[in-house]
Amino acid sequence: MVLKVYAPARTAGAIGAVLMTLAETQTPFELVPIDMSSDEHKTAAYRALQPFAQIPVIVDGAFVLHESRAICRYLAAKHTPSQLVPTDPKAKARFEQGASVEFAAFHPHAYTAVIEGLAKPAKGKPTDQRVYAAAVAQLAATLAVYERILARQRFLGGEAFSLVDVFHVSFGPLLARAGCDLMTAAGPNVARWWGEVIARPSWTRWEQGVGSTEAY
Ligand SMILES: N[C@@H](CCC(=O)N[C@@H](CS)C(=O)NCC(=O)O)C(=O)O
Repeated sequence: MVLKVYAPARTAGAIGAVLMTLAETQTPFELVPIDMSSDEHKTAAYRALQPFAQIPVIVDGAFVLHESRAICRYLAAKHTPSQLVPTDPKAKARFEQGASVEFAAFHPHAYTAVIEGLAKPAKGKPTDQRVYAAAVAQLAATLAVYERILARQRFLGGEAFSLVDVFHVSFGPLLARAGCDLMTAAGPNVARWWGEVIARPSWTRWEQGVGSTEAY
């Protein structure tokens, strides 16, 4: 039975990392489109799969899993354990270090900047400029550290491309549209790294959206 992905047929937001991992692991899937504009993700049927009423969810046979990072780790473990998550203890520790930094020091600020600078205006709501400015400043501080890390290693989880890099494609690509193009402006090493990540075919293949079924 083909794996099902419950999400809107577009790349924006937490589905981004899942889509990139599906392509990196060459996992065929069927998209079950969720219409967030009509709050389909808040229905009882959807909450039965995702109790926090958020996108995305996967259903693999009888196995239901939410949380984009957990989904990516599951797909990587199932299909390519040695490529997207290192297995050597020290390389794995470096990977976990990068994954923790993404979750604690990148995502919260990128998410807030995107909500305030892009999602709210798109819904006709005013941006809270104080919240937006604070998020952008904190994101800039994180990316200043990334700039130093990426001066000595090719990717954020180490020398090899990994899920740590993948996790950034959920909200990183939305920052320019939210009015803060920090992924290219933060410094030459961040720009070099980010350019390499978003040029991968596993990301560019979703530029035109997601089909109802995907094979490779
Ligand atoms: N921790 C969740 C967060 C997912 C998330 O932020 N989903 C957003 C879309 S990008 C969502 O469902 N927003 C609607 C809502 O919270 O009502 C994950 O990583 O899967």
